[in-house]
Amino acid sequence: KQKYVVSVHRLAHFVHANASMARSVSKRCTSSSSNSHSTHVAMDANRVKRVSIEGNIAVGKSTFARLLQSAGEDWEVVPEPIGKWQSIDSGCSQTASNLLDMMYQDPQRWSYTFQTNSCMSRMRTQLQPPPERLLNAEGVAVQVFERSVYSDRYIFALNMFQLGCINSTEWAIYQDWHSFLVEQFGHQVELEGIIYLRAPPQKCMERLGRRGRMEEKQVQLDYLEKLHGQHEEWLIEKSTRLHFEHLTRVPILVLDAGMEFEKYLEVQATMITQVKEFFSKL
Ligand code: UDP
Ligand code: D5M
Ligand code: MG
Repeated sequence: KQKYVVSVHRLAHFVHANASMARSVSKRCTSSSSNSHSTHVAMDANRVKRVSIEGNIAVGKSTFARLLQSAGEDWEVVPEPIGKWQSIDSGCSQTASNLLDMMYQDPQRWSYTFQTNSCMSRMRTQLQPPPERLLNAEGVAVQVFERSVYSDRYIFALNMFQLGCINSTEWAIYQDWHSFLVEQFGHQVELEGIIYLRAPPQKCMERLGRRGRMEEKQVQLDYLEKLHGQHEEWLIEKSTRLHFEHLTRVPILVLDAGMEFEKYLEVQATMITQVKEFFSKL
């Protein structure tokens, strides 16, 4: 009888495992993944969760991302491609242009261009397949992105439009291609979770000053307050109008980044514990 109970359990486990695999394959496989190798890869890739770290400028996302990278072997952190925005190779001219600087110098002229470039680079980042290491992970494998195509739209582009740096024609065009791309890529650019590093704008201002990035010299507290408001509306109050159904259901972990986590190991440990718990439920 005991043997029978064990085998029934095994069978139930087998049926459950196969059902969830089948679900995952039908969820994430594209038409090109119909052969057995790519189906296998898609099954494995499906186990890798995708999470973005969101938060105001200089709140500590990159610092926190580095902590995560050293805390979890099964986690892969993908930094924001800021270097690409600071050095656009035009192909013909001798010197690369710094689009980040151009946007801060003349937002009216360059905000829309900046948004097309940042969103394209984030699309590429989010479409990167997880590394082999994650596919073979024993625990919960997670790809962590610093920001996402969603913060591009619902934080920065929206803010630029509200400030009048993107006009209504540009905003209509931006929203049209953003929705089109996100819908076309479907599950490939979906997130399973969001970590919101939250801190008062004044704290971000102090950290921005300490970091001393040349392009951000003119950034005022007022700008950080506006960006803070956008984060709060999207991730806390949930009053931002979203255009993607899955995004309305994504679980959000809010972490207090106002504390000095870079220096203090015990603060880091508490944050990492919260992250582990959050990942385990995704
Ligand atoms: N920083 C800090 N205390 C912290 C976290 C970060 O002083 O607890 C500093 C960090 O060393 C850097 C600045 O804040 O000089 C901005 O951090 P980061 O570049 O990580 O912010 P991001 O813009 O990526 O959110
Ligand atoms: O963000 C890097 C810098 O880039 C910071 O000055 C904000 C700016 N940034 C990032 N994404 C955008 C978009 N989409 N629009 C305008 N500005 C943007 P940091 O927070 O320092 O990692
Ligand atoms: Mg950063």
